[in-house]
Amino acid sequence: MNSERTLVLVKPDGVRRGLVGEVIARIESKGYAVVALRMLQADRALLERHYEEHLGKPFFEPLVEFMMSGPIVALVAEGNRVIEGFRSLAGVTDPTVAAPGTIRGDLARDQGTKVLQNLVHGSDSVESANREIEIFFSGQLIGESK
Ligand code: IDP
Ligand code: MG
Repeated sequence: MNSERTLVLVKPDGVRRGLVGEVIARIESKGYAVVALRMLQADRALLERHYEEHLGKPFFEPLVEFMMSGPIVALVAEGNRVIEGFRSLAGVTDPTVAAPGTIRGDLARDQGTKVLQNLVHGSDSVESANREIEIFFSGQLIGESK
């Protein structure tokens, strides 16, 4: 079985708006398994690691500030092609143009802020998923020998 894992975050806007259950329901309804789950208040060091590819971009500082603005939920979802599958469920980055039917398209919009508030994060490759899961769930996954 070549099952994959991906890291999903419900960002502070999603937690504030009470959409944690909605996001998890969409993941589970699609048929993926939630195999790890935690709520946390992210700090700058963790976010600078998580978003290292965006360091130096104009939205980097607003992104870090936004992600520290309240609790987030981190989860690991599992299933064949879940990385691609969750990105499809989430919709494109800009919620204004994310397709209806997607999490971002149905539930988020431009708030006029410096960083796009788009409810969720999903890993974009196997390498990113492994790196991000390690950041949020170091040695904590069931079945993980570490
Ligand atoms: P993704 O979350 O769809 O993978 P990334 O390009 O990895 O998008 O960007 C990370 C996050 O940074 C986005 O989810 C969004 O919150 C924010 N962001 C990305 N590009 C822009 C931009 O051009 N303006 C404002 N915020 C952005
Ligand atoms: Mg990304």
